[in-house]
Amino acid sequence: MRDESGYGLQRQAALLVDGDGIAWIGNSDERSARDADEVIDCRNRLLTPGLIDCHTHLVYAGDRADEFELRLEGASYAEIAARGGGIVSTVNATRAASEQTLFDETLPRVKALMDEGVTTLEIKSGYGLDSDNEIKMLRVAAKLESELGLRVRKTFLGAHALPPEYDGRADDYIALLCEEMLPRAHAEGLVDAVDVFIESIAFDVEQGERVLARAQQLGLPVKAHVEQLSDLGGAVMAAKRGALSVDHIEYLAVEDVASLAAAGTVAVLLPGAFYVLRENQMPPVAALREQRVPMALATDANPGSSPLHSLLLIMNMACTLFRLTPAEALRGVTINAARALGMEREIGSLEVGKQADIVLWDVERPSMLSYRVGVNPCAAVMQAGRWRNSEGLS
Ligand code: DI6
Ligand code: FE
Repeated sequence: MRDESGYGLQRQAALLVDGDGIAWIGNSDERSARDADEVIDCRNRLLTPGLIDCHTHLVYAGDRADEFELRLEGASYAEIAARGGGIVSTVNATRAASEQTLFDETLPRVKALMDEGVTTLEIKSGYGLDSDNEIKMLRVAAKLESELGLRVRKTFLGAHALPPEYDGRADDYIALLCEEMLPRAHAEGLVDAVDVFIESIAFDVEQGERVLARAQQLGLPVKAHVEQLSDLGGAVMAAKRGALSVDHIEYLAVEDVASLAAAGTVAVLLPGAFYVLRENQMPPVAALREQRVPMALATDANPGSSPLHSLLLIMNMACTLFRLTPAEALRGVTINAARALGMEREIGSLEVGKQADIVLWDVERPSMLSYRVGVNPCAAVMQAGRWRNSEGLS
C-alpha cells in the first residue's frame, strides 16, 4: 500500500461529537469513546470532513444545451459570448424567472452535491446584473441554506458580464454596481464575499479593482475569476489586495505564482470548465505546489462552461487532467476549500473545536474517492452534529 500519511489518516479512531462541534478525537478503546451517551460503530468506514464546494454558479434558470451543440460544430465559448449568447443568455432566463422558479430549478442541483457529502456550498450571483435580480438570486441562495440545512456562502458577482442595456458603457455599469447594487445587496445581509470576472469577454483589471476596492470599503472579503482564457494580470492585482482566492488561473504565468504565495491567496482550480471548454492550457500546478500555494477544487457548476454537479468527479478530473495527487484533491475539497471561503477556523478538517461536519464513506482507502468515476460511496453525512441521513449506517 502507498504511503497514506499525506491524508493525516488515523486508524481505530473515535470521535466525540458534542452539540454542533467535535469535542474529542482519539482511539476507539479510550474511555472518552466508551463513555459517550450514544456510541455509533462506523465499521471501518473512512471518515472525512464534510466536502466543501467553494465556487459555484448554481442559482440560474434555463439551460445552454444549444451552445453545447454550437461548440461541437466549432464555435468557441468566447465567440458565443461575443454574439450575445453565453452568460447573457442565462441572464435573460434568470431575470424572467420568479424567485420560486429559481429555487425549484436549483434544488435538484444542490441535492446532487449533498448526496456526495457536500456540507458547505458557495453560491455566486451574477446572472441578474441589476439590483433586483442580483438580490433575487442571493435570496434563493439564502433560502437553500435555511431549508436544506447546509451551510451556504453567498458571493456577490455583479461584475460577471456586461448587461446588454449597458453595451459600450462598462464603466457606467461598474459605477452603478459600486454605488447602488453592491451596497444594497450588502445592506440586506446577502453578501459574504465579492467576486469579479476579469477577462476579455468581461471586465478589465482596472474595472475589477474598482469593484474589489469598494467591497473592501464595505468590509467584505474579495476573490476573482482570473486568467481563465487569457493572461490579463488579474491574479496579481487580486493577490495584492489580499484576495481569499483567485479562481481558474489556467493562464497564470509561473512568475506570478509568487504573488499568491506572498499574499496567502488560495488557488482555486476548476477542472470542470477546463474539460467542458476543451482547454489545453494547464494551470501552473508545479509552481503552485513548489511555492506552497494552497490549491482548492470546485465544480464551478454553471449552465455554460461547467454543467456538472459532482465534487467527486472534480477530484478525479483534477488528478487525471491536472495531475494532482488524490491527497491534494481531498485537501482541495476540504481544508483548502475552507480557506478559499475564509472559514478554515470552523470547517474543513476533523479537529477538536471545529464543526461536526462529517462524511462516512464505503471505501477502503482515501485515494478511492478520486479514483473511481460514477460511483458514490457516501454512506452517511453529519452536518453540525446532526445526521442528515443515517440509513447508510446500518
Ligand atoms: N467563468 C466561468 O467559467 C463561468 N463564469 C465565469 O466567469 C461561466 C458562466 C457561464 O458560462 O454561464
Ligand atoms: Fe465561475
